[in-house]
Amino acid sequence: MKKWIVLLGLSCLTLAGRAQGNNYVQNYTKFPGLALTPPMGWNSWNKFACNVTEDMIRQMADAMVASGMKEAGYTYVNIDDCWHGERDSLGFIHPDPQRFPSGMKALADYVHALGLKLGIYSDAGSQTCGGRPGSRGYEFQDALTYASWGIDYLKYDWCNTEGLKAEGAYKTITAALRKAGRPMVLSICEWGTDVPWTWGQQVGHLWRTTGDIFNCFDCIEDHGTWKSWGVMQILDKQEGLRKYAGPGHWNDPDMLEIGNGRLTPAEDRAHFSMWAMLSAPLMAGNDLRSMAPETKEVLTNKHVIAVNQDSLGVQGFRHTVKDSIETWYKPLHNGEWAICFLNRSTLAVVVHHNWKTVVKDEIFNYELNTEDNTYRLVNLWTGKEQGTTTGMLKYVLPPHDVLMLRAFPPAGIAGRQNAAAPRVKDNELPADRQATTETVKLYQHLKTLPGKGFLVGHQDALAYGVNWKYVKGRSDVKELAGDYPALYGWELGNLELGAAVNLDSVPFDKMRNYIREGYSRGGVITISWHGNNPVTGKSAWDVTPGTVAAILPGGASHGVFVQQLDKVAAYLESLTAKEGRPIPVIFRPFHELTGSWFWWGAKSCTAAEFKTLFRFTVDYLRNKKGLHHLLISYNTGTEFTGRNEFLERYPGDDYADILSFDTYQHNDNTSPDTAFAKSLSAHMTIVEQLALEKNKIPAIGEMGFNKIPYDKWFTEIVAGALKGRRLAYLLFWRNAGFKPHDQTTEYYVPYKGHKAAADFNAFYRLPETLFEKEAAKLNLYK
Ligand code: BMA
Repeated sequence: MKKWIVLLGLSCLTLAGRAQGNNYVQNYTKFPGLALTPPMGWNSWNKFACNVTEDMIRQMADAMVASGMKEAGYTYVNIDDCWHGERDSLGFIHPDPQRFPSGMKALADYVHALGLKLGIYSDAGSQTCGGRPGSRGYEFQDALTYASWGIDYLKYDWCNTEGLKAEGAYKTITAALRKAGRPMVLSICEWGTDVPWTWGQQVGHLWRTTGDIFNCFDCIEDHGTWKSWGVMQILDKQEGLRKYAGPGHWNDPDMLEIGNGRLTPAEDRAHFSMWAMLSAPLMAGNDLRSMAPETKEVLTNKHVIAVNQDSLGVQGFRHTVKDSIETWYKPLHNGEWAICFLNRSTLAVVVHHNWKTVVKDEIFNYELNTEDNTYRLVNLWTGKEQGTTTGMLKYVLPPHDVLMLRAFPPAGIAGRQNAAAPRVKDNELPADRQATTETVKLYQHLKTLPGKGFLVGHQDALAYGVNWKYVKGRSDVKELAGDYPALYGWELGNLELGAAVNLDSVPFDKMRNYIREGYSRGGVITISWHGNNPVTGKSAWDVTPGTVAAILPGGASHGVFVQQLDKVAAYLESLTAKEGRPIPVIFRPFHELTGSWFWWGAKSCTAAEFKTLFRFTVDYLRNKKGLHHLLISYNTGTEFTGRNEFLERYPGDDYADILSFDTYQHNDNTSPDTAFAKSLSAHMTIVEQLALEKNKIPAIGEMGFNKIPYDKWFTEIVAGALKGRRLAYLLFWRNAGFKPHDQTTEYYVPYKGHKAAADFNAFYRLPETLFEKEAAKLNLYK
């Protein structure tokens, strides 16, 4: 709020407590933002088993480029088992000096110089499946070593793990990778025994669903104590698993056997098509240096790869089985579909398919209606048009072969997300279409509140109050009302500098615990950021013009700002509940943007610069950092007098879920201030109307009357002006109490014995005000 401009501008920042971070805090969740489509690459095992050398891996990387595989999308060059040498006396693992004489770092540099990425292999047990040193007990050391080598992908196997629990073991390696700090894809290779699809989503980027693949189309290879499986056997084992897969978390039916000499060209095609339909990782397992042209044609078929890599990330499903013909469907973006007919018999079969049908994806709620709509068809193996979805399809399908089609909807349906509405309609989703389930639920609940009631919040409620600090369970609101606020506001300022304590002296570690506490009781979290000026290094209240321009992409201080955002992202990401589930957060960066007291304020940057800054920030957190637990609040001051002024700096509907403003009564009136009530009402009218039109959530980001000189302020002024108004929440600002650094006193909720205490109690009892007990009953995350 603006009253503090001058005072805070003069006060200096306390950086004494700069954070090192707590070394004992572990993060058991995978690196975000990786494998948003199924990973593509090559792995040594299927063809070379234990015969891996650095020369061979280099040649394979070269061949990946020369053969056109890289261009087709293959990126990872993955060394499987048996690269290992010994651990040294300090426990550090080294590659086999004969096979990898130049060391792994040199190999990674070589692979990276080709624009590719390097993967490696280890095992959760004492030894790998090939009898080499496993990572059990060395997880953190190994992760550091891999990171120092420049590894990008870790396949982590499950041999020799007697007595270990899979989920715990994989969480340990994830935590180790996170601590080592280099983003790596984690491939969970647990063979499906401990149902990794039920716990793997947060822990790794893909998980094996079955035992190993065997190089045959339709057979089982019995090894005595274990079996390996043909392509069709693996396919059958995917039943029921599609609901667990999606961007960043894939079912892995194992690596490809295409080009390894046992499958016929038709079988290679079928294998590749089905892996594409399954959204499976595409890891070639053949010798890329000496590929037959037919093999290359299969592995680099761009139409089939596009089905696998489709941005929707929805795994396909088997719809019908008739006369040895299986019909598979996979919804794609833009309302398109992949359709694949698979002939499982050893004889040619004539496929008869009646297009007069409606196919439903019951799990992800897509619908392909070829009964009422005519789709254009392209044959993905010939690349040619294959008619439309009118009448009957008649096609002679050779044994073990596929007819794979892509269906394009007619104009009108194309461009929409799909022919049928997805289960959650677009207008019920927050701006981040990939938001976590709980974030979506919170958003939907907040959408239903306006007009019925509003959550009442308090900034820093659990950390301190007037005359107290850090007392477990205490809150000034609770002391008056017998109930906690329903909304908890927290502040990030100084986090971007690496400080351990925020600008209002709340340690970030404590804040994280308070956030967990409030969330676990059913409360809602909102976070502001009075970030220091990234250009001058002074406070948020340093309005040096040109700051925003300088931190935008291409600006001289962009790098500094990105580093600051990295710190903010890391902290937001660390806000997890039990089991690593992210706690949904209402994030309101660059608030009071219409005012002129912050470096992002209206006098310090143009509207275009502000919008770019806002969008860049949201995109960076959402897409680069993979944070999907944020609802975004666009939050002005009270400078606007109409809708155009409110929207002048609005970044767009894709960048905001909440439309809000901050408002304070700035005087010492001990009697009703009708001017304040009037302006509150006028601002509310504008914001609630816009929220209705834009399908957003209206709210008050901050509000207060410092020291509450008028003792009926809550019921008469606030509740009076907000009667019948449509807002989802309001947040009272902080009860700082006496602030020694500027010798002022600041609090916005009364404390016990204050003359407005009884009125606050009456405010609590109003039917429209929702505090935590009532919020908890609403189950805002379910
Ligand atoms: C202001 C005041 C300051 C505080 C800042 C950021 O309104 O409360 O004391 O530092 O917000 O929270």
